[in-house]
Amino acid sequence: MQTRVLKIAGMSCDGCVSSVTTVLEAVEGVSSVKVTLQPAEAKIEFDSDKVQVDAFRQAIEDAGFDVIDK
Ligand code: 9UX
Repeated sequence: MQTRVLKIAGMSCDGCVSSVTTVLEAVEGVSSVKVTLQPAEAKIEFDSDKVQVDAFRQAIEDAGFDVIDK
């Protein structure tokens, strides 16, 4: 298992936090997600044999947010 923290731009309320959490939890290979507004970031635990960081960036962007300096 591997852990990665991604800085996220565009989240302004707890609804955004929920949205980001939901899309990340839906990514295959992700085992746990902790998203916070302050600081605006997502801590993701995942199986690096199944998924790479780029999939997280894609999921976050598809949900309408941005990943800063991945
Ligand atoms: Mo809050 Mo976020 O009303 O996209 S859900 S701003």
